[in-house]
Amino acid sequence: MGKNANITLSIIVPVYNEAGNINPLLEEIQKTLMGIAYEVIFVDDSIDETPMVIRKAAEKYPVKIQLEHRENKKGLATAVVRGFELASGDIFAVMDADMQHPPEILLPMYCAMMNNADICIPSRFIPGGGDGGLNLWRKFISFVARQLGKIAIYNLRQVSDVTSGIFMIKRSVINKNALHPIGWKICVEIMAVSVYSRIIQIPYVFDQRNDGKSKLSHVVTLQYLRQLFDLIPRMTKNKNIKVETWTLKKMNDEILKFKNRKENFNW
Ligand SMILES: Nc1nc2c(ncn2[C@@H]2O[C@H](COP(=O)(O)OP(=O)(O)O)[C@@H](O)[C@H]2O)c(=O)[nH]1
Ligand SMILES: [Mg+2]
Repeated sequence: MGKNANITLSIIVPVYNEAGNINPLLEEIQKTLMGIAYEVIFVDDSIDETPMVIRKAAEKYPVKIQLEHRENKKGLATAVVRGFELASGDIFAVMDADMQHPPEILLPMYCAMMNNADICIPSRFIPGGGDGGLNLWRKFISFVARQLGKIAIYNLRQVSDVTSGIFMIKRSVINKNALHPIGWKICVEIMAVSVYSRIIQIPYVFDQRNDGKSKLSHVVTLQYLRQLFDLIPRMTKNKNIKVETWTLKKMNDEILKFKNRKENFNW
């Protein structure tokens, strides 16, 4: 596809001290998205050697890699919004750098977007999904966060994994002026304040971290509560959101269909 291809998919990766994860992540993305015109945008607040590792990787990587390095840790949600500003694709993907979001899931997500989803949200909590990469305490916190989100925000009620850190979304759904990102849960914010009608959720297993340590802190948990309160007066109530849930079989069928189509076009 090359560095100058017309980019359709922009993968936004917020990073804070993830030097050991950059190369394995990029390799897996490359294997998964062969034939798709994508770019990778790292929005990086690191104080370690991560930006150097990214710059070096970008030199030899076959597609465009953007690096936005910010001084001072500014948080995950603002990093993602900065990524939206830099992106040139019509579809945006957001994922973590530490391989807890397995990069292979990007392909069925892309297939979901080709099936005209406005948003694709992989879920740990539908058949075929799992959250094995979290300890019991984190599972509990995550459960409470999801339930509070669904109680507070109308648009989240039918969605399984509302606090997912991985999602794909059409550029056209995002209204940047409506977003006031704090904390980590930018997907909650977008789902709460945007207008859209079709969500596809697909199963995935949240894995163990590849390298380094989690950056989650109590501050982030409290910011989530504040974010929910802030969202209540601003939220849109989309009465006609259709949520479609794919089984593993449907997901694999869609991948096969996509690959066959690609072969016919001789990509
Ligand atoms: N740019 C930026 N990225 C962050 C920040 N905090 C966390 N991240 C990144 O967000 C992703 C999720 O963080 P992680 O520590 O894995 O959270 P956990 O999976 O919930 O334990 C990782 O790619 C982190 O490097 C931040 O303040 N700024
Ligand atoms: Mg993680």
